[in-house]
Amino acid sequence: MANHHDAIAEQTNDLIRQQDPEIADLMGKEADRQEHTLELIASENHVSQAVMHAMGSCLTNKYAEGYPGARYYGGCEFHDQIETIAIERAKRLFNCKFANVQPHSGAQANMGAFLATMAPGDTFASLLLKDGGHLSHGMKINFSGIFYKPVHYPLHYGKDHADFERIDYDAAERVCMEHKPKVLLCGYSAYPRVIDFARFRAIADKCGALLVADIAHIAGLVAAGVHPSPFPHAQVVTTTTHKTLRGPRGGLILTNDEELAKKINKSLFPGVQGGPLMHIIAAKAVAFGEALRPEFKDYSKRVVANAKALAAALAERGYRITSGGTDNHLMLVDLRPKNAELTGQDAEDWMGRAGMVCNKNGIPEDPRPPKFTSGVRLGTPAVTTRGLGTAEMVLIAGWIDRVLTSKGSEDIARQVKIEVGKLCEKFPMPGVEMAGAR
Ligand code: DSN
Repeated sequence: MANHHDAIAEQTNDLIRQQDPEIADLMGKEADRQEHTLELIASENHVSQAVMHAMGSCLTNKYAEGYPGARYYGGCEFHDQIETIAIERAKRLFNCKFANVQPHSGAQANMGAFLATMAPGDTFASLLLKDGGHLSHGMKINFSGIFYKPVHYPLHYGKDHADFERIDYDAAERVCMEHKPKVLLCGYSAYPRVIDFARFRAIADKCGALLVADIAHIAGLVAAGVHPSPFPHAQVVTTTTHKTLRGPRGGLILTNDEELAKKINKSLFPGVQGGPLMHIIAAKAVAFGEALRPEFKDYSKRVVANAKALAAALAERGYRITSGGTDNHLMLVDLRPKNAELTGQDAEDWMGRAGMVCNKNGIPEDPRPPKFTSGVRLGTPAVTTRGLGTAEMVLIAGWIDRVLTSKGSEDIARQVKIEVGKLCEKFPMPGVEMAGAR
């Protein structure tokens, strides 16, 4: 089976196979897929074996509703200690005073933060999904758009503006002064530039809002000091733990304010969730421990260097990188200058056949609907974890170009897939030695 760098996963698969060959077979195929393809989805990563196997542990058997020292079930003594360690590490990592490590996901973290800071029907300001925001930032059919009133601030849409496709902070201030939102939300899913948290806080103070920063994408970069921290500017910070932070799939809420911390705890449990996923919280603790090591800073620097190198190499080949480049781990590639007919959907499919996995993504002011789009979003957290560097980014840009200019040729996809496979052999998935050091 493919996962030859993770003997534990292999044994686990054998064990599952004895009881459930159908599922074991699919799990094995997925391990194989991950091993032999390049993961360019900006929100994904490869966790260490320690993080991986903390999740597949006996901690999943336990109910631990409540918080350390105040549970609604007996037998929580070790869970209390594990959750406390996760909280303390999260606080150290983000240099803040309070952490809630229980959110099952980033969207649940946002729900907890909203419930703690707003009443149903209250107004909040955010960036639209189509401009790089997130479902939970006010999409009509998401809880955030159903129970609250989102108003949106824009990017600079004028091609001649020096800050084209970057946040229009002056307009954000005007929107906030007009609508007086309870919360000003910043932090995005598809925004390649540095976020000016200090500027957002000034706007929030002026209009009487609380500043909430959703750093789901950039959390690892923030923890490593490679992107400015939302603290001390944001009053509440939410994040996922599985993207640049390279932990298990999950969420986290942070604050420096004791009163807000109490409200957040109450909002999340019992407001949003019941029992916490203690196996995931243990894995969060392990991942935070890894991110506190100096190697993680080096890893995060390489994530950004790789993103810059990939963006530059694609631009050289005639693709337009929105906003002219990237400051973080991701980029939005506008395909139209290369080929006006090419959609993000085609690019995602063709790259996928060639072993390079990405997602179609709308670009600002995209004339195409979200099902097709004119762009793809690419990110470097996962390939950097495998150990790829800037030289390999140039190779990847060349392969992407070969596939996209072939107009979907099966033959070219096959040829590129062989090259991708060789690179994957050279840079295997994380093994036991990986704790941020690769
Ligand atoms: N779905 C995530 C992403 O890909 O950015 C955001 O939650």
